[in-house]
Amino acid sequence: MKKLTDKAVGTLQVHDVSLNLLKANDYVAELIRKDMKERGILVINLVSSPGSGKTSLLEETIACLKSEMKLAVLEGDLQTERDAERIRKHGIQALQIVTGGICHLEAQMIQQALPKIDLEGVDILFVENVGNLVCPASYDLGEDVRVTLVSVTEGDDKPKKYPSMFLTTDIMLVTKSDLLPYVPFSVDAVIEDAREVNAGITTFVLSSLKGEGMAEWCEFLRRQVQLKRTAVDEKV
Ligand SMILES: Nc1nc2c(ncn2[C@@H]2O[C@H](COP(=O)(O)OP(=O)(O)OP(=O)(O)O)[C@@H](O)[C@H]2O)c(=O)[nH]1
Ligand SMILES: [Mg+2]
Repeated sequence: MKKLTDKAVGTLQVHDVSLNLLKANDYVAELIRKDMKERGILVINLVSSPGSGKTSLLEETIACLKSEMKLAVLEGDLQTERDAERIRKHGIQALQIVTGGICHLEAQMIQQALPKIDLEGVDILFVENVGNLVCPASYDLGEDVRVTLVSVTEGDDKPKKYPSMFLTTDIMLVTKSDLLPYVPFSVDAVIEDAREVNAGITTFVLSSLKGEGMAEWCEFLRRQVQLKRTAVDEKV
């Protein structure tokens, strides 16, 4: 076997490979964004640490909106179908993307999943990302709105500790607000830190369990759907 010399091998910088992979991801993300714009579908990418309440939020959002619009969900998880099963119990189509150990969803995964769901007449496509505040930050999924959940039980220091996530986030949701009386968490501090990282971030404080703040969140989604429809109508 011919031995590869240093000259033949050259140098492959992991950093360069990552950059190329991200460029490929962004290219596919733009294709998804264009497709969803033409169809008038609002795409929401939900990210957070594991267990911050993404699926619970989706279940309560479905209860709030399903009588007035058509919803669909893509669920990203390392291994199980559990979250998709929770969503299907509410009569909403949900497709599980099992990443097999990859800690984030990529635009290519979304592109492969889209033909497997019925997008006809869908107003909002929710994507629940794999639970963590690191890897999903770098991967545009072609979404309109990136939403990052921070539950009050995980501490108010997250925006400064995971700045890439909050820098790319449109909406921060402070979740599990019903537990605020029992944990050392300052809503003012988390908002101040998030704004220092990203001055344009908007915050909602809510509890999926008790319903506090859900009306404002659902109203925000209605407005976004309306904006998306207006953009489609203007094109026609
Ligand atoms: N007290 C309280 N508990 C909540 C609330 N929302 C979710 N939980 C609980 O938090 C736990 C995790 O909720 P999930 O909705 O599964 O969280 P997730 O972010 O989807 O979790 P992963 O998909 O594993 O990342 C569950 O035990 C929920 O019952 C809330 O508003 N208040
Ligand atoms: Mg979940």
